[in-house]
Amino acid sequence: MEQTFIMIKPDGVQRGLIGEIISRFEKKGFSLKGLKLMSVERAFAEKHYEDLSAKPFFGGLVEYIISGPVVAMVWEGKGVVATGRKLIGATNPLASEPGTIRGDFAIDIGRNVIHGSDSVESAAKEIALWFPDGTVNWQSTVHPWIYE
Ligand code: RTP
Repeated sequence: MEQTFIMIKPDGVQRGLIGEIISRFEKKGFSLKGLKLMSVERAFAEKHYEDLSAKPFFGGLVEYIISGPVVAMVWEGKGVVATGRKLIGATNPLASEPGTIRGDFAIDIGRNVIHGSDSVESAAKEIALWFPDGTVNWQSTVHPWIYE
C-alpha cells in the first residue's frame, strides 16, 4: 500500500494544530504508520530540502524548519501521496482552497504549516531519511470498512 511522508512544520506545532491535522488524515481513512515529535539540525533540514538548494528562499526555509520542533509522520493508504497533497492544499496558502489545511490555517508561503511528499519516489526517499529505523507494521481493523 502507498505511503507518504507528512511533516507538521514548526508553526503548525507552535499553533496547536497537531491534533487537527492528524484528525483530517485519520478521518479520511488513512493509516498512521510512523509518528515522532523532533527537532532537526541544520544539516538534516538541508538534506530534506536538497532539491531546493538553488532557490533564493532556501536559507529562510531551512531557518524556518529548524526554528522549533516538527512532527514527522508516515501515512498509508490508496493514493495517499496525491490525496495527501490535496488535503494540504496549494503551496501558497492564499491560493489554497478553503477546506484544505493551508487554506484554513495559513497565510504566508513561508509559514505554510505542513509538508507532504510530492511523488511516490520522493515519499520513499523522505521516509528513509526521517524514519531510518523503519515504521510500525500494523493494520487498522476498520480496513474492510474503508476499502472494498
Ligand atoms: P512542501 O515541500 O513543504 O510540502 O511544499 P511544496 O511541495 O508545496 O512546495 P515546494 O516548492 O517544494 O517548497 C517547499 C517549501 O518552501 C517554502 N517556499 N517558500 N518564499 C517562497 O517563495 C517559497 N516558496 C516555497 C514553503 O514553505 C514550501 O512549502
